[in-house]
Amino acid sequence: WGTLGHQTVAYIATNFGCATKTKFQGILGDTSTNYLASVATWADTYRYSDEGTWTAGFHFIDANDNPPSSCGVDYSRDCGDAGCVVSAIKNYTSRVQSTSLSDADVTTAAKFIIHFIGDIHQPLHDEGLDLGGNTIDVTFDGESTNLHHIQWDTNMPEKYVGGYALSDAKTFAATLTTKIKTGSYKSEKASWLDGIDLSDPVTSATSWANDSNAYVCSTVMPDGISAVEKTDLSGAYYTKAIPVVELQIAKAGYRLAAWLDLIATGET
Ligand code: DCM
Ligand code: DCM
Ligand code: DCM
Ligand code: ZN
Ligand code: ZN
Repeated sequence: WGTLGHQTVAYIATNFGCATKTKFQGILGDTSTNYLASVATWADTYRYSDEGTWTAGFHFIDANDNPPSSCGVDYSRDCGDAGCVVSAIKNYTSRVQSTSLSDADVTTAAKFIIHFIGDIHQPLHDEGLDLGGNTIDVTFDGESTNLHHIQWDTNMPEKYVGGYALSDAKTFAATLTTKIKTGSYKSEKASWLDGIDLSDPVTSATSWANDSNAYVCSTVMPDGISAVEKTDLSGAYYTKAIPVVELQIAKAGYRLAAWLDLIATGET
């Protein structure tokens, strides 16, 4: 996701976290209501800095599946020795709970978790084909772009919301929070936490990755690459994709709140 997606995920988590607030306001040294949103894009800034290039592979997992006929993430097949978003969630979940690391390292770990639980919910961050869609050229409202980087990360959410300021994220998060509490997601939200287990981050995060990756077959490229390549996706494609963008951002925020709460209460 771009700025808007990550900050919206963070604000949704802020609206649901219980034990999270005191614990993570302390770790992050910020008692404002923006304590999660303010750090939600730090991991992207870091990975593009010279000292942070080693973390670039932690933002995704390249499923070696075969969309659109067959989708699926397999941790042992797909993560790789250098690590992926699933192993990163495991590593930083362990580090944020450490009593021996420095305060600075615990803070860094928290910032990574807040970002990576967002990224794992973007379907193309759980897909290996064409580098997660980065080499599939498309246009959007006439602008040249690619299926991954702008299309799913930023263009579609920004067109829907109408901007990407912090205030846009806060408003979008309020809308999605209402959908989760009393609206169309109310009856399904409990199922979003099925199997969540702080003592088994790989199983928990792989199930989120699989959930997200399934949309590669159903929504991102249901008729294969040739049906999207070199076409403009701001019309019917966008209309079909937006409910999935909303759903995945809502799930990411709700699961982030649950994960941080488990960390805050030390429950395994
Ligand atoms: N950004 C975004 N969507 C855009 C343009 C920029 O999410 N359409 C993000 C990328 C950077 C930040 O906003 O993190 C500032 O972008 P820039 O200074 O490149 O405009
Ligand atoms: N870091 C981390 N996990 C690691 C290694 C480093 O969270 N396995 C964090 C600690 C530092 C930051 O990344 O705050 C940069 O690390 P370094 O200075 O070791 O490159
Ligand atoms: N990305 C991905 N899968 C890959 C490579 C990259 O999901 N195999 C993501 C990470 C960024 C975007 O695509 O969100 C662009 O990555 P980069 O800037 O590293 O090209
Ligand atoms: Zn991306
Ligand atoms: Zn990222």
